[in-house]
Amino acid sequence: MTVSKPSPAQSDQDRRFMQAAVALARRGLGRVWPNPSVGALIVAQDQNGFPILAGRGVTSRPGSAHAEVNALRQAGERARGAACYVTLEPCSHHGRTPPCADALIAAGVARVVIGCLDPNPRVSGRGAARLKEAGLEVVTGVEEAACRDLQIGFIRRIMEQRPAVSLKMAMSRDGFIGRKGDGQVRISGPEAGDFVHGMRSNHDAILVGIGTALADDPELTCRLPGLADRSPVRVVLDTDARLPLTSKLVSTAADVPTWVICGNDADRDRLSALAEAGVLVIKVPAPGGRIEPEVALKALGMRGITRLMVEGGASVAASFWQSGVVDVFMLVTGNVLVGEGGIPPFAGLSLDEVHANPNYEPCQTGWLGCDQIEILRRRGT
Ligand code: AOF
Ligand code: ZN
Repeated sequence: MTVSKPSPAQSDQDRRFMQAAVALARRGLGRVWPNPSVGALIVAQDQNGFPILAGRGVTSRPGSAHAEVNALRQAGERARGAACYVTLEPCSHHGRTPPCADALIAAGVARVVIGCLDPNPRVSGRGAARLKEAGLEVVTGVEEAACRDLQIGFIRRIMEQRPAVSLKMAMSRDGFIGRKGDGQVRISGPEAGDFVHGMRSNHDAILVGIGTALADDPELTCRLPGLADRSPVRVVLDTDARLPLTSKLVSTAADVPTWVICGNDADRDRLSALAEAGVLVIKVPAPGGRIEPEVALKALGMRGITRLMVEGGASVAASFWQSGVVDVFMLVTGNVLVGEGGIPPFAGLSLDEVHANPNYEPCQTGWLGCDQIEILRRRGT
């Protein structure tokens, strides 16, 4: 018989294994777009009935094995009669890989514990139904909030045709993100720098406005030791295609993907020069010279981006915040003073207004060396 409500002891164990699957899958964020990073564990029992971890898997790069298949491979024969904990409903469709539901059935798994259902209309409940029809016990909704949070980028791409958005800002102790006409001003220390680079590595793409690209000439790569190959796609919002061919972004476009989102009326010769340098040019409507965040996000969602990190400057941050698309807001307050000529973090919007927004709740505060970090998260994601 199929049981869908576990006993209290079992549900406690279920929650713990699901949390472990979520932690495992977090390692894959930023590397598997347009797919979700899913985590799967195969848990067997020893002769005394104690659980033993027989296999662990995370989604491989697009076109390769899904999480369940990787976990089953590791478990081998030990999968027979075992439980599978998986953060997203196993797929039931023949995509680039065969259905994971079938692989679990064929391996003789007895029980499947699912974090959240797959919003993909090709799956959406069919994976769970297929497992139940084959006589497996199926439990859904275990640690559902954590699994949704893990897979929010994929969920937004499928349900809203746009990526999830993290907005990051670094501000001085006196409340500025830089100084007018001064290029890059060092706001935060090395610990906060490592944190930001780590964040970059778990996003699919990172976006700045052309103002920041011109003022700072940033590289926007992940430069943490061992994670150099984890740099996200770099995106510049650049209505008039002003990004210089000599900028670091363009001159490294052959190594790290660089995309420029520009208005339909941008100069053709400039666009061909950028394309020739290896930049992907994406043209969108820009009425009044402005590219709306929703328009940029749709263009990125169409190209498979599930997790976007927005890094400024002030007007880009304000427009993303005001359009209500931000899922996570990360504020680093550095232990420096900018003083005269300081640029406020949001053009025409105050941080007090951000903090007063009832749709967001604080989820983390702490210190990164001498800098303070505060993370706000959209409620009920
Ligand atoms: C799973 N396990 O690890 C992932 C799933 O093109 P394909 O064949 O790779 O299929 C991609 C779809 O599979 C994706 O849109 C989503 O619905 C599901 N992702 N499913 O069972 C996994 N990554
Ligand atoms: Zn699958």
